[in-house]
Amino acid sequence: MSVPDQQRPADDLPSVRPAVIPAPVHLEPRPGAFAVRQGVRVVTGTDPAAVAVAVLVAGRIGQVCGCQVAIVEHDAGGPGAMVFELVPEQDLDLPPGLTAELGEEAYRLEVGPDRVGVRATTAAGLTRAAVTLEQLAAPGADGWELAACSVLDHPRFAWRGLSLDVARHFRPLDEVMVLLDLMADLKLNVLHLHLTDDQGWRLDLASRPQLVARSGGTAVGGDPGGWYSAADWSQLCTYAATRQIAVVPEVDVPGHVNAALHALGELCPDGEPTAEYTGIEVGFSRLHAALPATGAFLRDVFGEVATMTPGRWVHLGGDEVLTMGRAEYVELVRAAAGHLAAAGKSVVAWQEAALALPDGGAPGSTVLQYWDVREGAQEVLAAVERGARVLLSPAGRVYLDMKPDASSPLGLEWAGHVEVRDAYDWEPLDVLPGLPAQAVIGVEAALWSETVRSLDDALWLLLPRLAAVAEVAWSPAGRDWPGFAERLAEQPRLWDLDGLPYYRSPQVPWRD
Ligand code: TNX
Repeated sequence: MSVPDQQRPADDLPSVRPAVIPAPVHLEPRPGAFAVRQGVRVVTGTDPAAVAVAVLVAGRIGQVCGCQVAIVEHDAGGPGAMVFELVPEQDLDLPPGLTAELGEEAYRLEVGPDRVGVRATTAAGLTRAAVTLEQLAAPGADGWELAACSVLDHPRFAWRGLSLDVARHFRPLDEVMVLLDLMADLKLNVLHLHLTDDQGWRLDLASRPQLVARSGGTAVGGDPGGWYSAADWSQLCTYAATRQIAVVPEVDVPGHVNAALHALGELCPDGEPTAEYTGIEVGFSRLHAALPATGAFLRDVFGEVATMTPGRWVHLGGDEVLTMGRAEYVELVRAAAGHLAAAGKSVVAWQEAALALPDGGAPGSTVLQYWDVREGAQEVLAAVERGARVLLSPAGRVYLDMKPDASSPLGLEWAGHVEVRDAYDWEPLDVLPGLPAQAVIGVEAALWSETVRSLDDALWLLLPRLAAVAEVAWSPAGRDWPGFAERLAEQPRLWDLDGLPYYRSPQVPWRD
């Protein structure tokens, strides 16, 4: 939508307004704009949840628009008020049939020349609305303004994730926080951390201090490692929760375990720790069900990780175990899942675990992450019959560690090149034929880190493709590639402000 305006220099004028990503369910532009200037304030009421959101909103709008935004509990609502309200569900007038899970993140937003009104039933809804507001900001003739509009919005899928591999290359806490901010800006709500693999162990556990002591410092290619202490972990979960993002830790078993075997000789048949591994092959390492230490390891590790995790879900891995018979695989996966269930957690696992899971439990309490469309579809569909739900991560669409094109300096290529349009132009319900819509819990992008050696590397692979995946996960079915590309072209303003590097895909009509 272009807004001609004779009074402003043309290059000041954003030609696409509003450029909201992911696209809201319903957005109706209105005439005028809300000026963000001296006297602007967020009105929160006294609910601590709303106050917490207001603190983030005021800071962010203030940063984007370069202006102080005050926070007040109550206010007569004169010009310049941005009123955030928690309301009962019936006041939101949501579409009929919307599940409670999705309704929690729904919001209504009215931006007029004098007032911004935001309503939601939970702090999560207010948080999602805040991001929309931030994306409405654009420079106007007399300073920054928010394009006037009326929005009703809610997610399509409950689980909108990013899986981050901190095992092949470690990312310290402050860098993960940058990624959490980026996720929040795209209305993503699950950070899945792949904490253990052949090359490193990244979470300190009181029950097995040797894990990080011996395997925390290693990484692919001999690069520096690192790990999260219990205090780091708690801080990370809190930072995420403030942005309404759940953290799902993954301890990958029964394969991808060389870091554990290197730290704990008792997990190896000859009692000798394995050598450290800094290559990028997969599938060679394994636990041994027959060793007594294995059962104790699974019990202690999954018990402790469950206790440390505030959220509902813990991921047990289960992928690419190429050197183990089926019976032993099933035994080990079920043991890990049992410890999680006993600790009150629900299980997430890669699709390979479909032959072992779900193993009892309430319907819907096991999630299988579907990544490899080349095999395993029947096993996943059978697990769905037994009550599993499916998280869609088709590698050819959402593995953002794939190179965007052949000239890319970073990334792998085994699932092909994933350009922005590949990450955008696909329909989740078509990924696994025969999968019922209600069994799909959501969509998750993945950033494996074999080639990712810095935060900037990670961001360059994530942007802009993570925005594409976020729209697939949040916005209603039916893609509009030209419209999306236009809106995407507006985003570098925010990314530049935050100092985030991005891939300048030739598919996107960038502004400069
Ligand atoms: C496959 S996807 C893996 C990872 C690799 C990734 C590289 C999955 C469950 N396993 O171990 O890092 O490919 O793209």
